[in-house]
Amino acid sequence: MSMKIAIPTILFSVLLISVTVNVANAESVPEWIKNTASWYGEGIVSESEFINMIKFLIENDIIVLEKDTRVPQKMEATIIIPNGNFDVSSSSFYIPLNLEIIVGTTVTWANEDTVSHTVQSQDEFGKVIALFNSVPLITGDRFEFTFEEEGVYNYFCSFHPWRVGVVTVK
Ligand SMILES: [Cu+2]
Repeated sequence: MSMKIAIPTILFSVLLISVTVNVANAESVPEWIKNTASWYGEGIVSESEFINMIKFLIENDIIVLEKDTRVPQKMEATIIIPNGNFDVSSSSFYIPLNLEIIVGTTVTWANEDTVSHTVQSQDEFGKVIALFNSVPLITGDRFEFTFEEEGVYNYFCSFHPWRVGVVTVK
């Protein structure tokens, strides 16, 4: 059972490395390499000699191995606490008011208001729960939390409880 899993894994990791022949050096394949390849085909030289020959081609940049160096995308999102958010009569809602993200996304709340705010997670009845809970954030402060499970998450500011927001994780 474990072998059935292991083999495709190895094949996949091999596929991540693409082999390109350096065109500039393609004509500079030494004669002894050609002979070694030919003799290996005829069973005259050993496999280790043949592998050493391939090593020589790699070390001398005749075969160039290009590893996939792309870094996995980090999933991030931001919720702005905008200027005037503290004012009950202003329309300075969280931006966005209902953030939709996928599992594994790190959300950063950024306080761009002139006064302090907090971010407190709530249950469906509006009661504060210990899931994500910031200290008071002064202007310019940020608070982050990574959502690892699907669901609808409500939060509010304990100083300005009329400010409520939602994070929906799909
Ligand atoms: Cu607030």
